[in-house]
Amino acid sequence: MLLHSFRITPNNRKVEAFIVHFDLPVEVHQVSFKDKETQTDEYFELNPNRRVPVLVDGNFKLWESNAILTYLARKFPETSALPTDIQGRADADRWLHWQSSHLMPFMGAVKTGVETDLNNIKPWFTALEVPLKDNDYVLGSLSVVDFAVAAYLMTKLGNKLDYSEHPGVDAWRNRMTNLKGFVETQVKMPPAA
Ligand SMILES: N[C@@H](CCC(=O)N[C@@H](CS)C(=O)NCC(=O)O)C(=O)O
Repeated sequence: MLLHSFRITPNNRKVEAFIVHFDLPVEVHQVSFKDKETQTDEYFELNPNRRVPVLVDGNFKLWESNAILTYLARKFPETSALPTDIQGRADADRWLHWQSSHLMPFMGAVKTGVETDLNNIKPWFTALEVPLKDNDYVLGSLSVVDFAVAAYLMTKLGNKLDYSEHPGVDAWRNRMTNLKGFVETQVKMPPAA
């Protein structure tokens, strides 16, 4: 299996962290935007959206980072990273959709300047605090959801947010930051010249 990735961004790092954390047999290729690698005809065949990440498993090409996470969790059930019962699976899906339809748009709006008040993250943190106030991980045990959500809170912007009113989220974020998969996928920025 081969993952086309660009580690510096959370949608890519979440998948790389998952692969590294569980030592999965997936090769990782970092795409070069400088060389316009995603603009080639070959890349269009991998992902017609011309985005990363993309997982290639034989003839099967899969894009969308959360779909990749759940695919890997099912391909490697020894990870125990995705509930198999119908309600547990719905719980996982709920948080994966929450990440892509609420958390990610908030972060994107801050980046583009549409959102200027970082305190507006707090209602989302209040929701995330509900499972985390009594549990070490969002679904109770370590799952794809933790990788999908935590990757966003470890970005430059994620580091600037105020976690003081949400101690469960704060403790979980620290727990995730120290997880092998995230420790080993930290991108070291070159020192400013
Ligand atoms: N919803 C997609 C988002 C994919 C996406 O937007 N990837 C970005 C990096 S995080 C990308 O490839 N950007 C390059 C571009 O827009 O040309 C996912 O979760 O995989």
